[in-house]
Amino acid sequence: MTAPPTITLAHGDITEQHADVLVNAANSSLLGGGGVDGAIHRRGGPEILAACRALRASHYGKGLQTGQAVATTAGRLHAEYVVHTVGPVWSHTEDRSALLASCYRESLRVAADLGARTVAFPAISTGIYGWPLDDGARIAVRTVREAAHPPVTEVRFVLFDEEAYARFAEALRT
Ligand code: AR6
Repeated sequence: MTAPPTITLAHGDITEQHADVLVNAANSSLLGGGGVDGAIHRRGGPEILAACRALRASHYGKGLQTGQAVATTAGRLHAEYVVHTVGPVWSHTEDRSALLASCYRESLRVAADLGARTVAFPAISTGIYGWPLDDGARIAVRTVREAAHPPVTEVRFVLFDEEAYARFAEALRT
């Protein structure tokens, strides 16, 4: 049986990472936003937005659904592809953790289909979408550990600040 990918942690800005795939915490419009999404489009250049617009026109007229993932060029980023996924907005009243897990699983599936070996993720939904970091980290680590996605051999979580790094390190220890 194929083993799940090795998980590593990195500190800083995901747009500075070198990997086959960089995952974007997008929104359903696929047309950009703040946080990671803003940084990826700024640093990756207009080619990414053009590819997103083309996807909207060809396949996602109503937008990309929460928990789904789709790939585009990575433009000027140090990657082959950007995989855009739409995280759930945190809710106090509804358990949306299956959707957050789906973001990691679907992004890995898309990356594997493209032949990626290394995939870098931000902490999806834990910024503007308000998901608590400790829970977001547990779901991310558990989901990546649950399944093999050959040829993906390394999943790197790129954490923007000390707290996010600490929560992911904690999730990895358990
Ligand atoms: N590199 C790595 N991590 C980052 C970076 C970066 N450059 N910038 C922020 N983070 P967020 P979400 C961290 O808000 O919560 C956008 O407007 C951040 O500290 O980027 O899924 C989209 O268009 C946090 O821990 O994504 C959507 O509308 C994590 O990355 C919405 O935000 C995710 O924060 C998506 O919200």
